[in-house]
Amino acid sequence: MSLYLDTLRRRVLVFDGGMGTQVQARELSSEDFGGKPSCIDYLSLTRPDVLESIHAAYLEAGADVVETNSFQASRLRLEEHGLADRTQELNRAAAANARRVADRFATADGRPRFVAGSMGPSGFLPSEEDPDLGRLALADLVPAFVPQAQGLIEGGADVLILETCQDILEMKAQILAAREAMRLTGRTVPIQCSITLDPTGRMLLGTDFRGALATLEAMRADVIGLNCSTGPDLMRDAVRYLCENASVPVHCIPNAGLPINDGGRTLYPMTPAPFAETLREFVLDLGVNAVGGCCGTTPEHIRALVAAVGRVAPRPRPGRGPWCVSSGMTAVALKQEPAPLLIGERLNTQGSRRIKRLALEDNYQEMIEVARSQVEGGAHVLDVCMALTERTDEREMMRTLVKKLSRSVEAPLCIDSTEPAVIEAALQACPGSAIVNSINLENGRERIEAVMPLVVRYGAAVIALTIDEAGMAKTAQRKLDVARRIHDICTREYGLPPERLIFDDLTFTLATGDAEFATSAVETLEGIRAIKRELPGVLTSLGVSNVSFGLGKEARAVLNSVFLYHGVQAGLDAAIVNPADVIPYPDLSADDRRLAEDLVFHRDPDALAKFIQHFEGRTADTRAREEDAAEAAMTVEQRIHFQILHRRPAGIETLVDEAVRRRPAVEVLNDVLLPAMKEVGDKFGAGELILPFVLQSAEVMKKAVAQLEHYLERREEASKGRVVLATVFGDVHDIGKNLVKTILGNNGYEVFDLGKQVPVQRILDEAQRLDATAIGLSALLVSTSRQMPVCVAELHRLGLRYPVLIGGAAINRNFGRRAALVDGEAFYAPGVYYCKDAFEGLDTMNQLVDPVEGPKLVERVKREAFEFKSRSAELEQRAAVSSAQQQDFRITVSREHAIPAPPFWGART
Ligand code: B1M
Repeated sequence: MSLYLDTLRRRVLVFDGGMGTQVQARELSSEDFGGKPSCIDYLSLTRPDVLESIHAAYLEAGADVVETNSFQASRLRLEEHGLADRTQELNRAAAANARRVADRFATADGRPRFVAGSMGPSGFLPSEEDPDLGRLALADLVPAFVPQAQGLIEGGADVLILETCQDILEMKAQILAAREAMRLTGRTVPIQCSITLDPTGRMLLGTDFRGALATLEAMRADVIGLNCSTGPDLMRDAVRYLCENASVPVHCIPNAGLPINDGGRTLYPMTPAPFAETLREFVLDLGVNAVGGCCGTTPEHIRALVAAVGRVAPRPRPGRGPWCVSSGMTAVALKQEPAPLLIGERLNTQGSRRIKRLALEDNYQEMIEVARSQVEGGAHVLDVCMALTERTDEREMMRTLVKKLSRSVEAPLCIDSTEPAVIEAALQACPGSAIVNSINLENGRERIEAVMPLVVRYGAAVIALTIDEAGMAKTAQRKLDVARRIHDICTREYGLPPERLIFDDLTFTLATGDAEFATSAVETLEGIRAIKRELPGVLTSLGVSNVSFGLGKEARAVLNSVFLYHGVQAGLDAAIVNPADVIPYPDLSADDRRLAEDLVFHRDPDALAKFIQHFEGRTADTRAREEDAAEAAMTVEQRIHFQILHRRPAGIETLVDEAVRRRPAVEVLNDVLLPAMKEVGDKFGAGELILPFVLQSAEVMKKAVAQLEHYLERREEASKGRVVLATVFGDVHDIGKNLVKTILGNNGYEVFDLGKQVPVQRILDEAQRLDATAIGLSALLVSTSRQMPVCVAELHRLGLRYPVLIGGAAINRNFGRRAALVDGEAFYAPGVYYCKDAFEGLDTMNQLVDPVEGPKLVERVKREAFEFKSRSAELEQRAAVSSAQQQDFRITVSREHAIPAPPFWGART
């Protein structure tokens, strides 16, 4: 390991501050700039003494790392000054200047000082379609950065810092260039990647910090962090996320505040003390490993930072979050809970006549609409295949489509091609981390050797088919044997983490009646079990609908459904499937299920004949009629339940009207609508429903709730208070939050609904701006419910006094009690209130605004929080595993295994 990384792991390092303002302050003449006054990078050759004095000022202030004066010294930027062919020389000089000063300081006191070779953006945005900004592709940018990186390495940089990145695809180009430069120079240095976010937490082209982290981790960056754009205060959400999810050290190098335009002059308003104080908190509370200053910061900022941070050991962090793939916009976990990860299969010229036609017509716009509709329908990832026998430009088509998809669709891509050149073109156009489909051993190692270098180079995950020289593996044992060979090559020779290797152990149709394939589905399911058991970490995937190829439409939908269900039970992680080709498992009749299972598990030699006979003459209409007949015999409440469960929106409003004629609207909500939605959730959790069906049920539920709202009691009165309401960051569930909004709104509260996926910072800003009475937070995922205590801790830290009401399926009353104690110690004075439903939310608000009841309620939750704390301490003491052991466990193993379910996560009370 490099001395730089080694030191960074042992103690927090302080970078230097801004360069531009320091140069300006020295009021240099045009001659100093060698006649190129706007080229600050040229000073490395013309006035090295000036730069050395700036480096020295920062080192005197206590910095551990100085950045080279080479931010704009890529070949493309230097071309503007006629200096392109001096790129390497100029960067070498920049690094040598910094090196000289750093070594002088290190020799004087024995403490190592480091030189970070700075590489800024080229000014082009390769992800963009703009004819100017998007003119250069990744392949054009790499050679422009190589001589810069080479010069910096030759000049003595300890690390290359790729910074102020606005387009994550350009950063991929910089990483590739840095690696190429290391190959050319024969010297390896760490790569530190620094993205720039606007105040909303996204990069200029829309990448959120989750997507950026996933992409940079996949590209094997050694250090990841943020710089420029804003002051540290607006970086808090992103920094927290990085610290909670990155497997590598994290840095934060902000501006001295958000710049202000003062009559054409840029001012940076943050003075050294608050700047240093915020970064100190990032280091001590969040676990940041390196801090420093960007635009507007001075040696005074760095002196304050050194005083605030000292050279403390970094705070331990949880480690890597879930393994992800990413798009140009965001990240998606490869392992979905509940499984499976759904890979939309329709953007495939080989499998869809429509896409083939659109591809032949070069109709990318309509292909993008198909992509969007798949994502709206629940696909997590999109498979993309552009192979056509009628055309020879698969590569160009793939490149075009991937670029367009990356700018318009949130889902990561699965690049599906037999041609390595096409795969490479797609990976070069893809700003995120894609999946490559696929590798195998059909011609020995040939395919792996052609594709795996691309997978590794461009940070992809890969699907591997269990095919070897002897053909497609048909038994579970052969599937495992082939998988093991591929696994060993990919992980040992190419260094691919097993978590990024997805085995498709092949699905064969059961429709031929061929004896050889009669047990093929069982072998596939057993193959999944064996692969998951024997090759820890790897994932599995199937092209589900192959199992029914050749059967009628209705029979196919049933067989696909049963096979998918049993696949998930066997441990299937991902499925390439079109929801339109599947009937949800719970919708199948007992007969349908039994006959399909007889076929899948080969329980009856005549299973195929019986299955075909059973579905003869069956159409979607017949099924709908059967369902209608069943529904006709139900009460109105049962019909509402049925329609939500079976995703039938038609007539739901009328049913709600009927129901409220028979019983109060609140009862319809609590006894009919909510239990129906809960059943959907239970079936989803049990692997019986896949996500697209849950989405459709949610749409019916939304309609039902909207209709019911007309009947919920509405009291016109003066405002009783203002509630700022939000579903927390990372969470898209909003039905419950919307209900809370209605119930509070109907009962005299002004509700300011911030929507879903709302970062903590925005909630705090809005609460202050609106002078809120209280904040209401909704979270339905265990992972996102962590945002609630984070929000409370932030409120506490800032001394803000908004009571926080929390609710959602992932939390319970004890969760609320724990969240009320910041760091498990200090009670958040305005209180945290768990609300099991919207009505408890209303009741809580009514008490809080009451001058007599409010203080009593606060006292009660405070007492309960401390009682709960001492009860859990007792329980924890009695628990067999010592907390010390647990702590070690948390830090050393990967995060999925490391974070035990919090001890208080009991049943809802
Ligand atoms: Co998802 N989902 N979902 N989902 N979903 C759950 C929550 C889940 C429990 C299902 C399950 O596995 N059984 C599970 C979470 C598991 C966990 O974390 N332990 C889950 C999962 C895993 C996921 C995905 C990760 C699935 C995937 O992609 N693999 C994904 C996550 C996406 C994301 O958020 N990043 C996902 C996606 C979706 C859909 C988009 C398909 C859809 C949401 C559509 C939408 O909301 N617009 C959806 C749905 C519908 C559900 C279930 C089935 C139903 C949720 C719901 O609307 N309930 C849900 C299962 C379940 O909850 N049992 C599930 C009805 C609603 C009225 O209840 O929101 O709890 P609720 O609100 C209640 C109270 O909690 C309270 O009042 C309301 C009633 O009066 N309340 C508050 C809520 N917030 C409050 C705030 C307050 C006060 C009270 O402040 C004042």
